[in-house]
Amino acid sequence: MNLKLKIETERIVRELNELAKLSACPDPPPAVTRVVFTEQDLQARKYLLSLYEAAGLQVRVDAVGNTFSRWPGTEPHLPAVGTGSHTDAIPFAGMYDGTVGVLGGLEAIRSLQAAKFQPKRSIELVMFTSEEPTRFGIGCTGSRVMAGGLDEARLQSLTDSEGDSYDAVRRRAGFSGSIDSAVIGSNYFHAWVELHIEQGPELETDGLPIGIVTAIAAPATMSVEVSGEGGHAGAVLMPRRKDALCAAAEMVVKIEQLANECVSDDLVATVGQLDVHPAAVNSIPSRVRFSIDLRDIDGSTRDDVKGQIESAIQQIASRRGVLASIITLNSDPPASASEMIIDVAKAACEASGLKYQTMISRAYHDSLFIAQIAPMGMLFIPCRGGVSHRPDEFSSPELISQGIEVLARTLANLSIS
Ligand code: HGY
Ligand code: MN
Ligand code: MN
Repeated sequence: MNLKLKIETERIVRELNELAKLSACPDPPPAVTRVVFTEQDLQARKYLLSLYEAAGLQVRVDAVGNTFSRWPGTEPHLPAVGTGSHTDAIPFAGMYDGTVGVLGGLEAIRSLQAAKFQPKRSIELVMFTSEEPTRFGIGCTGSRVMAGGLDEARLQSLTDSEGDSYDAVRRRAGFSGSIDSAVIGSNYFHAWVELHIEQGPELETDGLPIGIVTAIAAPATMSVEVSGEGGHAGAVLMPRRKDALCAAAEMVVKIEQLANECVSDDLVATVGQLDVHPAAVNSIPSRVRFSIDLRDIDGSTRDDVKGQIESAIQQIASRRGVLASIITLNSDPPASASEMIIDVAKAACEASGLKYQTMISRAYHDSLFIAQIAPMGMLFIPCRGGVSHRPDEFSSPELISQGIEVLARTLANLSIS
């Protein structure tokens, strides 16, 4: 199919910049903070709805805020071809993570409309309600619900730092309805393709504009609470202390050591959050909570290291006379991309005259869960220095447009199959 596509680069850059302004960051764009169900998230949803409606798409929003914008095909009863990503952003993030897949998916649809292409299968753009774990501790809540992986009871148990449950916050934000109604099952999408910045350095290092993802790494998240005795910083002599922070610090360094010693280069472990109580200069910490983010492209390797970390934490705790409790918030399998979609994406790159490489995704994405209910594919574009989850995250208008063109061709081909 010889499609003559024109990607409106200025429009997509303008829209990305408009979206970036909807942020809780005190710093101006491109630093972005946009946490699920906050004022900025709701403003972003409103802005995006205006764009979907301007493109003439049929819009629906589900019980947790996943937003579906559909371009009906000539055979609308057939399972659709899906694309999309997320627009929530961790604190002090950049403006391209996720947004390139939502606005890029919209631009891919608009470019096909402008080229007078007519899909047989409907093409549907999805904005997932939250991909980042910032507020409730686990990521991809929208796609997990769609894939049947999160039920009402679990959403009532997930709480934010104020102690508000996901379920209560979603309802306050205007998203109601049964969680069961948001489960879409495995006949909903014929195929799914997400466009995303790589969030790593490989494409830029190799001088390539497109990455075709073959697999997405398996994430696990744990929350650890260490309880000691606390006490007066002056009065309690060192031999009598049961210092929760010193115990936690030894655990954190041990986690890093176990990750470095692992034979798999793909194994990564991160302690990104650590809270100390009572956090007073002259009081021995009595309680520390910290997070562990653990991943590998191989689920069993990740689980081996997870077991090593859990026993190391308990050994350190008993030697130091403190208590440690470990809650596993999620421990997900990796996902493989569909060979059929990989082949269609390769053909789309060739039709666009763009070089590509196949690669794994070390970041997780909503596609990790959509892969449980549909054939999945992901397209990567380079980001400068491989930087992401930082305000200096950047991908050029040219690279974004090239990614959108390949996405448009891929979606078009899938929509006539
Ligand atoms: O953490 C991740 O891999 C994703 O960017 N939320
Ligand atoms: Mn992210
Ligand atoms: Mn992302």
